[in-house]
Amino acid sequence: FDSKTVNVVFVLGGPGAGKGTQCKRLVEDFGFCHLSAGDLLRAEQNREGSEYGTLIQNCIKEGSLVPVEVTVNLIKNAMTAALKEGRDGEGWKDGKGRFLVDGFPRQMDQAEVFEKEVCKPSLVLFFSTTEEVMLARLLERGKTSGREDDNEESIKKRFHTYKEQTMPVIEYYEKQGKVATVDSSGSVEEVHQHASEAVKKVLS
Ligand code: UP5
Ligand code: MG
Repeated sequence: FDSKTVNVVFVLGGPGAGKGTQCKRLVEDFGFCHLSAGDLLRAEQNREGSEYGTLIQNCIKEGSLVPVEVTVNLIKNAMTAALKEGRDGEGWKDGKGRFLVDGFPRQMDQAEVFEKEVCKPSLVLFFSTTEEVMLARLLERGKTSGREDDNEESIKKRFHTYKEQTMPVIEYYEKQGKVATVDSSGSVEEVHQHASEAVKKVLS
């Protein structure tokens, strides 16, 4: 990957902070290709013949992290496919493939591997809110989502992993001045407005 041809924005925040919801809106605004690490892992888990199905299922249920190489390869493959598809339509006018990498990197070694094998991010969009808000959103979603980790026990484990493993990644990028923190406690619309402003700055 050539940093002249790709522009990667990492989207981080705790479980249920609203990463996926906001990414969908940013795709509409800016024509990003949205890659959710969690969605890619769930798709791989369900892919017939995958050797990682059980491993991924267990990690997701336990709120622990799937080995870095598995996740990085899924993201790289999805990026290559999107670039090949020539998503040079509306959003990619500047000739760069714009990617929102959602829910990744969640651990320092993931950040290191990605930077080495793909590129450095232009921005880290950090959706921040309280555990209370996140828990309420996830329990509500759990009524219909069918996600195996939308139950109180798994959610608590996800919070723990987030604090222990993912917060250091945010601090690492904060030291580089790359983090835009957006309070995601408000309505989808309010949060979207702030997120959109932050993204605009790195695209112009
Ligand atoms: N909602 C959203 N915004 C709202 C708002 N402003 N007001 C009111 N409601 C709002 O939103 C969650 C819910 O809240 C939805 O019902 C939404 O309508 C509502 P969503 O946008 O889905 O939040 P998001 O932050 O995307 O939450 P998600 O559950 O996807 O976060 P996680 O980070 O926990 O999940 P992810 O899919 O990224 O990862 C799952 C697991 O995969 C991990 O726990 C881990 O085991 C594994 N994984 C890895 O191992 N490695 C990786 O690199 C990535 C994942
Ligand atoms: Mg999500």
